[in-house]
Amino acid sequence: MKRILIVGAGGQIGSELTTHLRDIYGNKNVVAADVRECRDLAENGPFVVMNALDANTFGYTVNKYRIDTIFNLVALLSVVGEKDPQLAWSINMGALMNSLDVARQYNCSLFTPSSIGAFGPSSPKVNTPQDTLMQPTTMYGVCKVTGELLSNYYFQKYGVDTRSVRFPGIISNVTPPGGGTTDYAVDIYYSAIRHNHFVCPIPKDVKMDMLYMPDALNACVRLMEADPAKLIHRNSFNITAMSFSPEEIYDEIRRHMPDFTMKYEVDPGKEAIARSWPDSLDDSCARDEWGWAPQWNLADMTADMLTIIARKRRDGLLI
Ligand code: AKB
Repeated sequence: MKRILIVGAGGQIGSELTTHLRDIYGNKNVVAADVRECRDLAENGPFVVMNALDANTFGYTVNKYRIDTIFNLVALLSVVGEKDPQLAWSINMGALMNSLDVARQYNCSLFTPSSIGAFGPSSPKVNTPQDTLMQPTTMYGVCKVTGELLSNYYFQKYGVDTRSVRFPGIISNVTPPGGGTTDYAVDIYYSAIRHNHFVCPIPKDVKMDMLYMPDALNACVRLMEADPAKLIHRNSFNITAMSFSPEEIYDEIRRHMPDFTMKYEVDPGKEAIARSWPDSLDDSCARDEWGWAPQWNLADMTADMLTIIARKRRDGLLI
């Protein structure tokens, strides 16, 4: 049985990954850690208040709970990273370096997500290959490319079992994302249910890859359970489930809510980032090497998101 530490467990992915991994591996075998107290996560399993930049507490926690697998989910995302690039570098790289060193010291496997943000304007835009030119123009992307290289370095030099996927935008209905370029694709569903209207910050024709949270959680488990002998790549695998523009997600929501309206107030910063990223990724290496097989498309995800958010609203759970 794995003994897992999730660092940054209070965020969009971490909050759901903790529950998912506790269901699979048992509550006591999955330790959630975050810089802030998270009551929900502390209710049914071990929880530690920990700053990932504090190497001593990080190492102490891994040792104390006899951890063998670390999920490092600490990150400042693309939009917020452009507001303070130095802070983005110090948090994103600081958490990664500590994760790598602790993983090396305590012989742990390590998962650290990369992103479609690791690509840039010079990467092929459509069906972006697994191995291609990567010259991102955001600090977030610079951190992600550096992180991929460092993680491969620790694997080659020290034998640390590092693995990673390049996440597209992740859509979920539990914890909201914060500070990303793809966040609009979550916000649109909440706005539809709350106001029957959405003001979109991304131009109507800009496509980006996306993933529904259940597929993202499966990717984490499947990759970390994969037979290492079958992994030709490690850091990091392209994965995707769908690619759409604001106009396409709007049309899909209108199938369920014909009166839903949307107007564009494009945010130039977000537009620049979104235009610098791929329209669609080629995820065939992930499919071949560890059986990546997403289950959700835009139509099914939209029906599910609207149903769940509408139910939350009826139950008085939407703030
Ligand atoms: C962002 O938009 O910054 C993130 C990402 C695609 O990595 N959601």
